[in-house]
Amino acid sequence: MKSILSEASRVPFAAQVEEIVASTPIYDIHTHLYEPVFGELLLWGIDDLLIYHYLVAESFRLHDVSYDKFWSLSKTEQADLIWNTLFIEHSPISEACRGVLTTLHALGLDVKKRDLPALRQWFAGRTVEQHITQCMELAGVRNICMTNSPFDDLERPVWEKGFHRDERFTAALRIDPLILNWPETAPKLAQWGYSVEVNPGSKTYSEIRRFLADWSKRIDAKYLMVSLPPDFAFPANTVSANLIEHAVLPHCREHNLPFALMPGVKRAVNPQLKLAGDGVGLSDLNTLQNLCAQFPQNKFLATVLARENQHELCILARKFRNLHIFGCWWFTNIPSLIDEITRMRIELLGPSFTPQHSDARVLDQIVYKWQHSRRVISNILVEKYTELGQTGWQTSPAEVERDVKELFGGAFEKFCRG
Ligand code: FIX
Ligand code: ZN
Repeated sequence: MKSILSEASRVPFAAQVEEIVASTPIYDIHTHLYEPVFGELLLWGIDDLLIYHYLVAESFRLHDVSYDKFWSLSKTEQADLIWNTLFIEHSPISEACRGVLTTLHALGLDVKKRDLPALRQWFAGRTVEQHITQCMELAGVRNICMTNSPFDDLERPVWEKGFHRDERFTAALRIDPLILNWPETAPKLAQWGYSVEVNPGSKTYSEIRRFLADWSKRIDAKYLMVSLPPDFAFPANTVSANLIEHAVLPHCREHNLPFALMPGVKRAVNPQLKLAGDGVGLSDLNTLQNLCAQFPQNKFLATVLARENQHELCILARKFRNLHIFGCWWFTNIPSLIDEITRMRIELLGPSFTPQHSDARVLDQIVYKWQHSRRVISNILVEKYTELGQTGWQTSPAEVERDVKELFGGAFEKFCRG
């Protein structure tokens, strides 16, 4: 079938859209990266790229090293094993493997040599500062939002000591242990000077709010955040639901902070794989619907892990302006699903959402995660503007720029401010 627009009339505008999508700076709103002051918590370089938990999981399907043996290996030995298994003995065609190569290529390294020692040597000659600047430039990322946990014994002391903030990085207050494991978390808060009890009552809720206020202020949190198992329910007569209702949501209202929910993760489906052992399950999004409906004065950010939940999530966002959906999270961060999910969101929500976050755990990953996603988003936008053109509507480059800025962080920032 002949296309409605001839190639000649389509290409110049398509090229302009591509150029705008490729060059618009991004606010990466959820990562596991850290400002340089956190030292070793900020992972970067070839070995950390290779032992990313996505690759660890994939490698166990193709080598026969036991779990115990694998975890007893040094970082370099694990990286060697993964390199040999996933890149040398098989072709690196999975998304996570391709990502390593996209990143190395963008950094100017010759991947076809398959020379791991040479790659290590190149990284050894770099400083972290130099690397942050280059990776952010290559990824076109203007700001990186960290995931910050007061419950992390390595991270907490750095915040407590205080430091001069790096303006490229923003913070998000992660509170999984508080919501999902209160019996073990309560004694910690008590130890830190908050007068809380394992069976929460009004005094405990107000002390938790004091704790949340102290930490939101200390880290200048842009939002609070929790990941949830698929069967998480609200309302419910559970400690978790009560903590959300009586401590977290009032705190968020008082400080005008969104609460980010990430439902769908089944933690430790295979504990032997450690960080790589989490799985996915279908969530009951009535939970999110109930929260949005019952607390219109609260703002909710959400991303869901199951592909089968994505359509329902879009419809919820159409119903509730206090819900902002974001990212293709983790197992959905593969080109085929980014394409499907982003198309669906654009078709149902226009530009009022944030299509992607990197979830990078290793600094260098922002390069591939954003290059790959930009390409998919770009193709979808070209198609959508072309379809508009078929109605006689003309979209100017300035209008495309405006839309892409919204998608790449502008809409998120407005939602946070609102
Ligand atoms: O809970 C989360 O924030 C998840 O993104 C991580 O825990 C997960 O391990 C991950 O790295 C996914 O990309
Ligand atoms: Zn994450």
